[in-house]
Amino acid sequence: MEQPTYKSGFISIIGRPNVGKSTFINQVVGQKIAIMSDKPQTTRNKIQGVYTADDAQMIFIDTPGIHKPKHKLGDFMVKSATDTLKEVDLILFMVNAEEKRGRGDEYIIELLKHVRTPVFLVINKIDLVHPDDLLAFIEQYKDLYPFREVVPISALGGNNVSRLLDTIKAYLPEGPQYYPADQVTDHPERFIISELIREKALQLTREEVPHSIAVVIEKMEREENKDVIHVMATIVVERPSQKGIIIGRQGSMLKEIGKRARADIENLLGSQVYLELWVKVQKDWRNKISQLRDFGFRE
Ligand code: GDP
Ligand code: MG
Ligand code: K
Repeated sequence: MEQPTYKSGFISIIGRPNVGKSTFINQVVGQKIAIMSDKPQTTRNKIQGVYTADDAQMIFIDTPGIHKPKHKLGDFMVKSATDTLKEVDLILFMVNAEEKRGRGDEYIIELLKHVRTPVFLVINKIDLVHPDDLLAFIEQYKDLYPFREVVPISALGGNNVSRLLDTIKAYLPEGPQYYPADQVTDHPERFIISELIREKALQLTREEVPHSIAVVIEKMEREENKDVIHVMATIVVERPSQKGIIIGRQGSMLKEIGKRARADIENLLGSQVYLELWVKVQKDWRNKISQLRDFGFRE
């Protein structure tokens, strides 16, 4: 008998906050996802979960920069988001069956119109609505975009989730098992976060601090039992005078940098963030290649 083909692919899950994206990933991966790893960052997208079966592997990724249309996003983030959507094999656009279509949904649909990747409309939280209301709900969306599939689920209860996985599999190309079966998540947006912090520091200090400052993400982990991500970062400068400027009078500058960076990081991660910032003087760090690697710079 012929060997069945192995299928694999990358799947972006997008949708407004609280529609149930994380719940869905947890349901699929079958365990609470712990943010992990001190691996160097090589891609800009966070792997939220990897589902490995005998005949398929699905890598679910987050799409930074797509959560909050009200927030003014940099070109970098919008471009990054659309680039990602072009590169993945499938997009799951998740909506909440209980909520009317909103500006956030329309913003996402606009982005979707710029990509050719197949898109499913995943209607989550069907446990909260009467089945008769589902058709009217779908009506709001069906003329806006040619969704390949419309799949109602309850991510929390697991209702219809296995059917969704089967449907996803049908759309995936033949491909390798990219990740070991026991790997469920990765955390590659450290680089973007360090850049966001660096950007705020430079904006607020204008000419006083050179562009050569670096930001090292020391730690990034989800606080136990909370939907808060703890980010600890160090701003590395070359001279004590620069350290003074970054910290500011009674810490006021550092506080402002933190406040602005945190808003962007929360937007990026779609989660609450507790940001802890430190400042360190380190002479000539630019000349030390090994340190550059530590700082997350890539060749
Ligand atoms: P995210 O912001 O899109 O990642 O949304 P979350 O996964 O954090 O879910 C937001 C809230 O919706 C949480 O309180 C979940 O428990 C709840 N939720 C998610 N999926 C379902 C579902 O299928 N049914 C119900 N009743 N609640 C759900
Ligand atoms: Mg979430
Ligand atoms: K979210």
